[in-house]
Amino acid sequence: MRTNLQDIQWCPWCGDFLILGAIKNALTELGIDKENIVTVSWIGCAGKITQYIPGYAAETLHGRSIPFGVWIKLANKKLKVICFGGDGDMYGIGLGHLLHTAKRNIDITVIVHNNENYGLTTGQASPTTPKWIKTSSTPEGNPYWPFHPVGLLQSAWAQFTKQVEDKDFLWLKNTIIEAINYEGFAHIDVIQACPSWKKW
Ligand SMILES: Cc1ncc(C[n+]2csc(CCOP(=O)(O)OP(=O)(O)O)c2C)c(N)n1
Ligand code: SF4
Ligand SMILES: [Mg+2]
Repeated sequence: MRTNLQDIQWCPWCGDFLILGAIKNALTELGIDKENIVTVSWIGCAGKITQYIPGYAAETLHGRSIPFGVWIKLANKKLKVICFGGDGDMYGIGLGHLLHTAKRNIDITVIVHNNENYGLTTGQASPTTPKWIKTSSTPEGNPYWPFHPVGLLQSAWAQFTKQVEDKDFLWLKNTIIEAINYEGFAHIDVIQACPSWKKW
């Protein structure tokens, strides 16, 4: 159980602040006891989010918050499990876990911080970077079309899959509440500001 929260390390104006605020407000509004919630994150800028939320938490490996969260859910079905991920993490290295967990309709909530780049490692192109965008890994412009997250999840039969912008704070908070209350797999793709790298 985390009680000593860490100092926040995100860049000024990062959209992760809004997502953190929305999740904290959603949890307060839901009124679920801290003992019954587990947050699970990965390695990435926004992966630090579990250091800033009081309660049971785990910061795992790049692409692996879902398998970790699924194990927790299988061990104790009463717990509400919230898995966080980045676009590089969930739609890249961890995509297999995401799609198969959606297909099996396992009752966890997945929140993706979609800043359309690999933020922590200095802004390389990710699976959701728009075509033609110049990044440190695509100096002549990204040659690939991006994944559409909701379409991707729908192909795995996800019934609850939504896209929200970080700046639509109330909508985001309410969507998080809806997702946590939903009985089954719930996915939210949050389009997130990243002033350091996402200049498009
Ligand atoms: C297995 C593995 N591969 C690569 C890395 C290096 N790595 C750390 S963070 C990161 C990118 C994270 O991007 P994203 O998931 O989109 O999160 P963001 O930093 O943008 O919030 C990478 C490639 C790692 N830590 N572990
Ligand atoms: S690099 Fe981007 S995502 Fe990472 S903390 Fe800075 S603004 Fe946020
Ligand atoms: Mg990212």
